[in-house]
Amino acid sequence: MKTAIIGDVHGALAPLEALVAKLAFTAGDRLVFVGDLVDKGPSPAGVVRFVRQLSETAPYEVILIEGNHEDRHRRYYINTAQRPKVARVMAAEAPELPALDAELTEADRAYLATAIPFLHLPEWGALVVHGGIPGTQRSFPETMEQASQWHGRRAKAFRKILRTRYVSAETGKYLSLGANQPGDPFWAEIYDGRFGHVIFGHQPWLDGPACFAHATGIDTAAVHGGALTALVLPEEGAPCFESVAGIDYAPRKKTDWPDHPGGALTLTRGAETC
Ligand SMILES: [Mn+2]
Repeated sequence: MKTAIIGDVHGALAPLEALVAKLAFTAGDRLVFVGDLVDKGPSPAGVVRFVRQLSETAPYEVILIEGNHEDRHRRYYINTAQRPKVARVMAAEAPELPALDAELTEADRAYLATAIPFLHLPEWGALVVHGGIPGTQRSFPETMEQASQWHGRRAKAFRKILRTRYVSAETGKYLSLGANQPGDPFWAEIYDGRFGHVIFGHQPWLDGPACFAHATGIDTAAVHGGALTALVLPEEGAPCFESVAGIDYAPRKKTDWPDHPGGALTLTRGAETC
C-alpha cells in the first residue's frame, strides 16, 4: 500500500487535479489531505467537491485531516444557526466565509465533517497534523476515541495542533499569530520527535518542502506562486516528494515566514515510534 499526503490546497483545483493524476493511485492505496482545502484560492468549493467525489468513487482510501480553515468554516456555519450576530461579525471580517457557505452542498458539508484532527502512520513512525506540536504537549492520543475522552483545558490545548506556528523560546508554549518575539522558534525547530516524525501543513514554504530533524512541512504555497506537493510513502523504498506548479493567486498576508530548514527528507521507514 502506498500512502501520499497532500499539502494545503486552498482552492487550487487545477493543480490538485494535476497532482492526483500524477500520483497514479491504485486500489488499496491511501490518499491523505493535510487540511486547508478551502479559502484563499479561486475554487474552494470545487476542491471540496473534487475531494468528496474522490472519497466516494476512487478505489483507494481518502482521508481528510482538519485544517484551521475547515475549523473556521465549521464554526461559522454553526454560528449562522445558533449565534447569528457572531456569524455576521465573522462574515464582515472574512467575506470568504459566506461566499463558500453559499456554494457548499449538504453533501459537501457532511464530507467536511468527516475530517479528523490527526492520523498516526505507525509503519513510518509518523504522525500527520495540520499545524504543529507546541513544546508543552506532554502526551498525544493513540486513537480518535482516546482524543474524544479529553475534556476542558486539556482538549482545548490539544486543538492547538491545528494552528501552531511559533512557540515561546522559554516555555515552548503555543503563541498565537503575530505574538512571537524575535528569538521565539518555529515549533518544528525545537520539536524532539516525542510523538514520532510529524508531517504537517499550515505554514507555507516557498522554497519547497521544509525538512526538520523530526518534522516535514509539505505546504509549499500552492496559491502564493509556489507548488502543490505530496509526500509519497511507498510500499517499498524511500519516501519522496511529488509536486506540480501552483498558482500565483493569493497575496501573502505575512512576510516574516520562518527560515527554510532545507529540503532533504529526514523521514525513514520505521524511524521513531509514537
Ligand atoms: Mn493553510
